[in-house]
Amino acid sequence: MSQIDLWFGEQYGRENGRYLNIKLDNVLEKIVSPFQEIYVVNSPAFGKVLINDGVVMLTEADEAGYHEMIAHVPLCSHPEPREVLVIGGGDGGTVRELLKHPQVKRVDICEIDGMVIEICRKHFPNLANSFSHEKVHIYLEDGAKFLTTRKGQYDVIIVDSTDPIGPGATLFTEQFYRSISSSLKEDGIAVSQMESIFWHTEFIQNTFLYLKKIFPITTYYYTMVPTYPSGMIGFSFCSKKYHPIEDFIVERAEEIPDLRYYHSELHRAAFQLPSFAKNIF
Ligand code: SPD
Repeated sequence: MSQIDLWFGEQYGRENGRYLNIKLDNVLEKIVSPFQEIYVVNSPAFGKVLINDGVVMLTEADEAGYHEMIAHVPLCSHPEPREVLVIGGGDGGTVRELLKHPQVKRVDICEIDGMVIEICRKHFPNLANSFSHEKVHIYLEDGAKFLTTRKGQYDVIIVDSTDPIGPGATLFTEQFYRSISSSLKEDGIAVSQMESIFWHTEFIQNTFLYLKKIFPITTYYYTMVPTYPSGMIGFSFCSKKYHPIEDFIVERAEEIPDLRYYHSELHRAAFQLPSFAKNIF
């Protein structure tokens, strides 16, 4: 009997001669939404994997490194993070982490693709059950349009997006970050998925050129995610007032329950970049 080995590798980056492969066991579900092709697959090394338009969104094995860092770093840098908005994040992992902070009174999530939420409720309840919490309000809308209706409303905005290709590209423009700034309160913080310093150096550099024009405090921190291209991913930290190290609320970080990745020393360490990347920002 012949055996077929199934392997998946992301196309994005392949033209530059780099290609991460993940062995797959079986496809649990495939749907084509009005926005993208969504797969949930089993992999022997990483458990269930969510893949949107050929890009790994998360795996059960290493999602904590991403979701804990995108949520807790801004939440532990703001003294009163009451109103929080997540743009993207339809799997629920970021919302799950935000709800660990009792200071948070309301989480709005603006996800363009309701089918991502549906498929994650079914296959990733550990993440997507967070959507059932009474503090959470779901808006199935385009993030850029949504922001135009929300001025000066949020303490923290988190952009938990896919890569800056296809429909995700609008979430990486100067105009979008100007809208983010308008939707934040006067001491607000915005954190966004900002690719890999190893593979997307020029893209990050160009993005920070305009981020610096919009926000008084801008910096970059990173986390380790073995199944993302280059094994790591970074975040832009943009703030109108609070600095992620100088205003870090250590006691709050030490009270967060059920952590697999984030802790107070790592909060500080995540901003320490390798020599080659220090001058990018
Ligand atoms: N290159 C992968 C970028 C994906 C980042 N967002 C993932 C969504 C997880 N909530």
